[in-house]
This record gives sequence, structure tokens and C-alpha cells, in this order.
Amino acid sequence: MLPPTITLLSLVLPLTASAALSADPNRKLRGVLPARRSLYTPTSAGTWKCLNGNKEISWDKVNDDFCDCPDGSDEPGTSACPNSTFYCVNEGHEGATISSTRVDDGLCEKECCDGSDEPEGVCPNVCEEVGKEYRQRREAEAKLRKTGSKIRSTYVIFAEKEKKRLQSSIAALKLEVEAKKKEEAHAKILLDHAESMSQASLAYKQQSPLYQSLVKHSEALKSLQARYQALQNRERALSDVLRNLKEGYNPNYQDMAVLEAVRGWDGLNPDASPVEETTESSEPVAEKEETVDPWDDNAISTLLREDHVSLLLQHDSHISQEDSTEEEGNHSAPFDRIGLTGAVDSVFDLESYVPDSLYPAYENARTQVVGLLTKLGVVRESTTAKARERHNTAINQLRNTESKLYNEEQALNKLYDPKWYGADGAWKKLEGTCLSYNTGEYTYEVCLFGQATQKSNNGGGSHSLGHFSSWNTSAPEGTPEYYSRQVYKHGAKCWNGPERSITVDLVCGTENVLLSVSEPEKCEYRVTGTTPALCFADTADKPAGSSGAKEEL
Ligand code: MAN
Repeated sequence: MLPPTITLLSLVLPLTASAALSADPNRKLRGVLPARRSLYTPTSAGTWKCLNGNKEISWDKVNDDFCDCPDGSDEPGTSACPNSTFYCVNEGHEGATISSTRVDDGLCEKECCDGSDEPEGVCPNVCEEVGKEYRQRREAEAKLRKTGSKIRSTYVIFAEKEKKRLQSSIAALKLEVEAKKKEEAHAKILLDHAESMSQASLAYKQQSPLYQSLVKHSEALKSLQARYQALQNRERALSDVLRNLKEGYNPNYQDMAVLEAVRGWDGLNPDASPVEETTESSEPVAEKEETVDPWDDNAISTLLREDHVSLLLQHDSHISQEDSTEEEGNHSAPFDRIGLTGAVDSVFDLESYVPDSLYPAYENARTQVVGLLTKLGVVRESTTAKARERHNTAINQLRNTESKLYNEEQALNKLYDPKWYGADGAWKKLEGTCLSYNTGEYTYEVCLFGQATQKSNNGGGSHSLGHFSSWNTSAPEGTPEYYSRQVYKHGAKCWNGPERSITVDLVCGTENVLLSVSEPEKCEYRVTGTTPALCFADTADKPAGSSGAKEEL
């Protein structure tokens, strides 16, 4: 509701203004944009065409506070036409355009510091003062931007260096991957050889009298177990026959053969009731000694399932250890097996130095020598284990190098990706930079392009506020607005609420720093801060005011 004085003014002033406008031909240009001034000239016949050319009106009707043109162009300096605009010249400051509805309403518009939106004498002209303040502020901002942009240019240089570093690292890693692939292939050949050699050596060891005897014992045991099981079955069948006989015979027939058979059966089963009550036990039953036989069916079956080849290898390693112990204590041993084994093992270390062209010949010679030494028992099984270990190591090294290469390639792809570090890579420098802000209760930390955290200052633990997810996707990609906001998502789940997330709003500043933190919605946080990465030396001023462009006079 307007104050009564203003309401009265607004009723009276339009009339006064319109009278003044029609009387003063210079005031016909009131509210006209400088670029359009030349269009506001009457014809020699004293007429004027609406700017869209649809209608011709009398020049007197321009700015007469009555809307004649359908496009509203005849009333640039009054509020008579709807959806029209008014331009304030603002001499000493910057021109501004406002909605024509705000013209002659008795209110001094902030955008029109010259007071031209109201009749003369209503609003003071404060453009000089406002312009001075504005220029000072602009100068300070420009200075800040200049300093910030210098820092920013070091970020761009950092990205260039990073690009070179990544390119040469990738080139080196590619060579390394090739070399590692060859190493792995060589190690595989070695392993295959060692394994096939160990097969030959195993076959030889299986001929040993001890192993052969072990195999025979095992076979004999198997045969005994089978026979034992057959006898058990037979005994079970006979028991059934006798039990049936005992239960079904007629004692009145006095058949002695049957009676003897039943007595014999009872004798075998002392727990069973005797055939006749008169039967006396002649001798006291001797107390049976409790013996536990460890070789029950299960134990024998387990023994028979033993893997003899494993046993042979274990035996071999056991004997080797004993040999080593003996040899360690006997330095005067005429045949230094350890020395020889070491020498043979060291043959494997030569692999990496053998040129590719000589490799087949080398392989052949090595196979023969090592084969002979294996037969003689000089080379031990450890050769296979070593070859396997070497192959595993080669595979692991190849995988590690390939994964390093992948990471470096990814880093290079992201370096100039607008969705990551910007088209000039400036943001790369800030990757992993952690900014924090203490609110008293919590310390908020944002590690740029990484994770954001809320840490309690009173020992209450900390919550993840999410990981970097995107820039400001509501602005066009690559624009300063796009880079003025970072969004971190998928943090720790809020009790009865969403996953925590945080929005980081940034503006140009000479430092990377957070300035405020808030939680506008439960578990949805917002921080503001500054960064030199948003300072652009060559950026023209953004349009000022909500109502349009300003023009410096
Ligand atoms: C913790 C903090 C707060 C949050 C509540 C929600 O106390 O993360 O910021 O509002 O949990 O339960």
C-alpha cells in the first residue's frame, strides 16, 4: 500500500508530466535508448511511424501518456503502454533500463540514479556519488580479478606441465608394458620347461625301491581291506542263519546237531540268553582287556586315499633339508651340491639378459644341462617353484604397469575435459586441495574433486557429505557459471532422511577459502567460498541490475 502522499502524487504527477512532455519537444526523447534516438524524428508533415512500421501517428502523440502504437513504441518515456521499457540516462554513472510500469509512480528507482523516471524535482540526481562508489567497487573488483587471474594463469601452466608429464609417463609406461609382456612370456616358457622337467624327474623318483615298496604296501592293504569286507558280509549272513535257527528250533525234538549249533551260536554271543537254564558256566568269565584299535575302517580308508606323489615330494624335500643341514656342517664335502644347485639356479637369472635371437639356442642348452643335473639329483624341485614364483611376479608386475598406464591415460583424458578440470585444465591444480570451515559445532571439509566431510568438534564422529559428482549442470557447460558450483553427492545416509550432499558455491577471489556453511534442508549442506580459478582477466562485466544492460556514458 503506497503512502497517501505518494498515491496523491501519482495521480497528479502524470498529468503534470504529460503537459510538460507535450510542451517540450526535447522531452520527446525521454526514456529512449541512445541507440534508438535517431528513430524518434518527425516527418516534414509532422507525423511519426510506430517502430514496427504498422501505424503512422501524429508526432504530438509521442510520449503524450497515451498508448497509440500496438508495439508501445510511441510511449518510451511514460507508463502508458504495457510491456514497454524506460531508459534512464544516469549521466555520471551507467545508463539503465527499467520496466515502464515503474515510470512516474512517485518512487525513486535505485537503477535510475538521475531521477529521470519521475517528473523533475521529485527524485534527486545522485548519479555522481553512486557512479563514484560504483567505479571504486569495480576498480577493487578488477584489481582482485587481476591478481586472481595471475594466480589462475599459474594453474593453467600447471595443467600444461601436467599434460607433458602425463604424455611422457604414458609413453614410458607403454614401453614398460611391452617389456613386461615379454618378461611374462619368457617366464611362462621357463615355467613350462621347469614343470615338464619336474615331470621327468618325478617319473625317475617313482622308480625308487622305497616308492615302489610303498605302492606295493598300499596295494596289499587295499586287497586285504577288500577281503576283510567280504568276510564281514559272509559272517553277517551266517549270523542271520544261526539267529533264525535259534529263534525257530523246537527243543523238544532233542536234535543234538541243532542243539550244538545253537549253543555254539550262544557261545559266540555271550550277551545272548542261554539255551537251557541248567547250563552252567564252568569257568568265571575273564575280564576283557579294553584295547582301542586305531586302524578302524575309516582310518584305513584315509590311509589308502593318501596321494603318493605328494608324499614322494614331501619325502624329497625332507631329505634335501637333511642334506643341506649335513652339508652346512661339513664344509669339506667333496661334492658341493649347494654350490652346484645355486649355480644351476643362477642359470635362470641369466634369462633376462639373453638376447631374443639367441634365446632358442640358450633354451636348448639349458634344458639339456638342467635335465642331466636333475637326473643326477643335483637340481632340486625348488627350480619349478622358483620358475612359478618368477612367472607370478612377472604377471603381477605386468598388471601393475598396465594399471598405472590406464590411470595415467584416464588422468590425461580428464585434464582438458570441461566436465572435469575445464577446457584449459586450470582446475587440475586444485584436485585434492582440502578447504575447511569451522562452525563451532562442526568442521566442514571439502577436498576438491574428492570427498566432503562433516566432523564433529565435540567428539561426535564424522559424516561423509559425499563425493564430487558434477559442476553446476543447470548452467551451460564450460561457462563461468558452470564452474561456479560443485556438487558432492551420496554421502552418509541421514537418519530418516536422504544421503548427505553438499553444494559448493564459488566466486573469484585471490585465495582458495570457504566463507560460510549452512544446512538449508536436513542433511543438504551449502558452502560458499572463493578461488582464483574463477578469476578471468579478460571477462567483460556481467550485465548489472535485473532490468537489462547498462551503458557507460
Ligand atoms: C547429524 C549432523 C547434522 C544432521 C543430523 C541429521 O547430527 O549430520 O547436520 O542434521 O545428523 O540427523
